[in-house]
Amino acid sequence: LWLGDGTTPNLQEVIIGRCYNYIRVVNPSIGERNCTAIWNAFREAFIYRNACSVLPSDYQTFIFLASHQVPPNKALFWEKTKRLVHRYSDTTRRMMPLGDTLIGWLGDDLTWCGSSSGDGLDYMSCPTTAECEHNPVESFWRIASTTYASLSSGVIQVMLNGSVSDGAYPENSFFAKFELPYLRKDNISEVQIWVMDEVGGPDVESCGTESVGVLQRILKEEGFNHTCTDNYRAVRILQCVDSPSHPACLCPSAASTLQLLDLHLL
Ligand code: NMN
Repeated sequence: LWLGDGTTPNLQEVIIGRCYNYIRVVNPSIGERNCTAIWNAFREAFIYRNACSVLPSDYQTFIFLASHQVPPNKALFWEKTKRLVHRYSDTTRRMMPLGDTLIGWLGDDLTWCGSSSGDGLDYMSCPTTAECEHNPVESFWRIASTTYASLSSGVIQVMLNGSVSDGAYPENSFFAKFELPYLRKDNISEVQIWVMDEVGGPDVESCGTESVGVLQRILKEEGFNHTCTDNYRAVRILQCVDSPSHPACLCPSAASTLQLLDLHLL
């Protein structure tokens, strides 16, 4: 028995349903796709197989069938800001993070792994990456991430979490290991880093310091133009929808007025 959740029930129906939802409703601009063929190529990577011997390359046919262009200036990479990223991206309307591409859309929040018996899927448990690296879900996201990075172009964004204590840019993250090294420098004009603190959360990391500084140095060494913005305002406004009267959510002039009132009247 593995430590991770077992295969999501009705995996086939979920994947095929998501596929039609994506190509017919979410983003028909990618053109006609064969959702049955996409499901078959996906399942071939792991069905009836040992849950610890699935490699990213086992998804090659699936990736070939499901990949599509990422529009220039729409790529959005992230670490520890998943919910905020997807609220901001607005299902491809504003940006197209991996989770808003067909490949990411199909796999998001699901679990799957093979079993030698039954219908070839293990519904009881699946290995975590700590238990074995070459598990079906980890290998899926590795090839999804490298493919997505290699298709990104123009101005690209990276949204990091400035309130976490274990590193806004951890060196063993998906972004560090499977995206940054696969960016095509010739196609990328600028990397914009946004370091977003949680509203009311601690300001642990900022542009120019600690792990964000490490990322900035790597980008410079690799020859990327980059900028870094703390609490990028458009995204901050979105965070503030849930706590509109928090001081961090007041416009700067109102905040300084409050500060004055505080100093002189209280
Ligand atoms: O899961 P972490 O390590 O935070 O990685 C996030 C990065 O890796 C993002 O830049 C994203 O492109 C990619 N990724 C996305 C998903 C997802 O959308 N569910 C899963 C794994 C990796």
